[in-house]
Amino acid sequence: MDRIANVAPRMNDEGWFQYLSYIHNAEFGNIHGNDMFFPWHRRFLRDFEEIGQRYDGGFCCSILGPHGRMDAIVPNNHCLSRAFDRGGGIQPWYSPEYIYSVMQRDGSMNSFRQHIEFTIHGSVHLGIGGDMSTYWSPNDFIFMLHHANLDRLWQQWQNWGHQMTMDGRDSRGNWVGLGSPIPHYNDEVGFYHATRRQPHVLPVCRCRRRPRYELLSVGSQRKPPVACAGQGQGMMKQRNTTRTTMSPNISSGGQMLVPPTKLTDSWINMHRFDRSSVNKVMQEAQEFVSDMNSVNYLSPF
Ligand SMILES: [Cu+2]
Repeated sequence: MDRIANVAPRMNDEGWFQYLSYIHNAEFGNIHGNDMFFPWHRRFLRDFEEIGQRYDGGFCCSILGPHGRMDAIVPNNHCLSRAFDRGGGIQPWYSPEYIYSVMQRDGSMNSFRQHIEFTIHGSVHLGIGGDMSTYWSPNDFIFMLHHANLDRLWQQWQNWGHQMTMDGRDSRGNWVGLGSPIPHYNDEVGFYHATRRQPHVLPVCRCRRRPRYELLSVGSQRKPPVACAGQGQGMMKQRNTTRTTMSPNISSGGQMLVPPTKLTDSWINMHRFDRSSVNKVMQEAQEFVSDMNSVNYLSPF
């Protein structure tokens, strides 16, 4: 951590966060709301890592930590700001159960991307707020941590049999293929697609065992899947008594899922997301929570 605390301010002093925010802003419309989202942000993280490695050879996204006392330069000189959307903390976002359920159900890159981009991606940006909810979100070091986690999810999904899956379109409506150029960088999507051999691969979930791939069909009464089997014994517990309260029941080993916060209109407009697609995804997420709660599922997270 000390190494990171050492490197990040030096990178900032020498203008690298300004550079990264500049690119992110310049390409904003090309890299959000379409299937360039995952490849571009992976390429971007790699850029960030390579810059950090100029200062410290051991620098990588998997050891990122918080930074403080930084000034940001773009779009104007200001102190880096955060504005949590719930006072001292951030609103509930999306549970591991929801994330793993979409990862297990989605066979299409386009669908997987929407399920991540319109849920956990946006809610964490908005929950942290300040610079993180602007076009210049890479000003905030936590951007890299957040996107490293999203990239980890993409990598895990890829490793579940979707290694070379690209089936969506870019901002111009052209199909994104492995040979498509990544905006700004111009190297090919495919180069950053085969995760296993790439040097920038981030460590995935520290599960000791592979997750079970039990499909969860929303609305069914089937037992929900164990999302990440190594993360705790008895992760899923079914209460055999009748539920009488909606409050979290931590003492019995878990708590009910909380409905996630929705993306704001300004966030949707800023990204020019297709509103009906966003509404569909958010509706499904709400239904997922209701379904899980209706079968008395208790989350250990
Ligand atoms: Cu972005």
